[in-house]
Amino acid sequence: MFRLTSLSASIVALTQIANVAGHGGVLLYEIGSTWYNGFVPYNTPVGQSTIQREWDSYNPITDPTDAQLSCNIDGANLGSGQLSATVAAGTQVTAFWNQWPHTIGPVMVYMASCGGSCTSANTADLNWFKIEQAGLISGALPTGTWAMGELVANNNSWTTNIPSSLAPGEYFIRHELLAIHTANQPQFYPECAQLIVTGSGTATPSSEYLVKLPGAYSMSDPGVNIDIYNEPTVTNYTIPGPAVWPGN
Ligand SMILES: *[C@@H]1O[C@H](CO)[C@@H](O)[C@H](O)[C@H]1NC(C)=O
Ligand SMILES: *[C@@H]1O[C@H](CO)[C@@H](O)[C@H](O)[C@H]1NC(C)=O
Ligand SMILES: [Cu+2]
Repeated sequence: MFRLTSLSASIVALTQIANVAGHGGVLLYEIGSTWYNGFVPYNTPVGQSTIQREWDSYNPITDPTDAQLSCNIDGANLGSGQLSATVAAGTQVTAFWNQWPHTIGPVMVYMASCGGSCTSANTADLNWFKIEQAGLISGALPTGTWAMGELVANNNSWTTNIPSSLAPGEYFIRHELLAIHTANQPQFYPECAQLIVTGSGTATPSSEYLVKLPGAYSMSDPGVNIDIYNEPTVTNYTIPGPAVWPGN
């Protein structure tokens, strides 16, 4: 009886380790030439000092309307110890995933103005706009090259520029991977970091580019609820959410 119980406990523990090993997230940023640590999930938030909004799990968000969709945690969970990276508009931002096992699906990068301090912002209330997206680069849905595969091939990293025309202020930058290797079961993996954008830009996105998260996606989007294996010759993929803001 004792042995059986401890064996069961070991299986539970191994399963948890396997879950943790199965996915990953953004744990590091290079902004300009400065490196910033992200939040370390599975560690206590106490004492963590990071530009990233707290998030607590490597597991996917599987519902496009999940309340945690904005920054991988309830939008009203403000975390603690938040710092911001000061960055000139136009600067290059590279996000590094600690590990990434999936290669099928789009990569999207959003920003949102906090209209003041990002540290006190409910991220579900913000107006998000896309600054970059990439989906199916070449080939057909199940066999082609995806942006996510390029991310994996590129040291699990993705590089984006802050739009050079963007008006200064406090913003979140949000990196999101949408893994679609499981038929009709999307997996969203977002992480957010706080920026203080500087410069002389004056541009801000108009309402057609602004969305709430959750709010922008649904299971009726062709790129969200998709069975890529059922469409082996299709060579187009519709990335969900708004159009990319073109700047000014
Ligand atoms: C690859 O990523 C790691 C972080 O995961 C980083 O420390 C390292 O500098 C990167 N290598 C290159 C060549 O960018
Ligand atoms: C491919 O394009 C067709 C025609 O516009 C569209 O109906 C379909 O939803 C697209 N497929 C995907 C996977 O986005
Ligand atoms: Cu995964």
